[in-house]
Amino acid sequence: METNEIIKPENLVYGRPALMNDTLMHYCPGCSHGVIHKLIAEVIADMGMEEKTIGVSPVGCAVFAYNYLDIDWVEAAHGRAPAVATALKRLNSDKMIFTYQGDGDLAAIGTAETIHAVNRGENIVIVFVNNAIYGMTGGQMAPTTLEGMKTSTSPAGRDVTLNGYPLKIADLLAKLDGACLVTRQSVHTAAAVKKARKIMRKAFENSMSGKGTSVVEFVSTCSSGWKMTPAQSNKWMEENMFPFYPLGDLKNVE
Ligand SMILES: Cc1ncc(C[n+]2csc(CCOP(=O)(O)OP(=O)(O)O)c2C)c(N)n1
Ligand SMILES: [Mg+2]
Repeated sequence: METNEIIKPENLVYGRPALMNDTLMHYCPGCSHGVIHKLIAEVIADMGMEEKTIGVSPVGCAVFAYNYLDIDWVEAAHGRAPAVATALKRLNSDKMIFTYQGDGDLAAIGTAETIHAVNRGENIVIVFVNNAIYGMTGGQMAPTTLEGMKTSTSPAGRDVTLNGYPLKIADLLAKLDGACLVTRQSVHTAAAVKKARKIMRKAFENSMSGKGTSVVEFVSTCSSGWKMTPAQSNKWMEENMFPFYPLGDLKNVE
């Protein structure tokens, strides 16, 4: 396969990365998932790993990720992507393996799989899309939902005395010895995408050089679930999500 012909610098027209299928996406306007897919497609092609990458798709809005990126995929049961990725990598050490998971998938039903895979230092990349709710099923409260944030199951706002505190799962994962890179990124501006692409490449390189687990969290929007326009969502994210989930590297072992 030709590597990423469409976005070569000499081709100045904004285009679809070669690894993105010509499939209509089901994501809502303003959703972060599509931009993150594109970024991953670009990094895989830049590394020339098109034929060697296997993604593990989640249960959640990104369940159809396998329709959008022209690589090999395995669909995991809800929350079990890190366990599936563990097996894929251990049996195929020459392959580049990543999971792609929402906050409900990774930080609720899949908490155990996530913590133990990272603690074992599996040589995989975990892409974590944190939009602070269960987007796919109707915007229910997730462990990552902010205090006071309104969701379909917390219409008066998350009450920490009743629902506990928002879970900073990336901070927790960064404490584990198996993690070599834990970073929090976003894709709400061109500059943020550029930055995220760079660290995403490092995460994939870590997985191939056997340094341990890399976790790339994307603090994200969910316009439909948050009941806002895409522009309002980005603003709300900057004003409310970023102070609680600050962007940057939590751990980056050279
Ligand atoms: C075993 C199981 N439990 C619950 C569900 C229902 N379910 C589907 S997606 C989802 C949550 C997805 O939320 P998240 O991982 O945050 O992804 P998002 O849609 O927000 O991107 C749930 C609870 C399911 N499909 N399977
Ligand atoms: Mg979510």
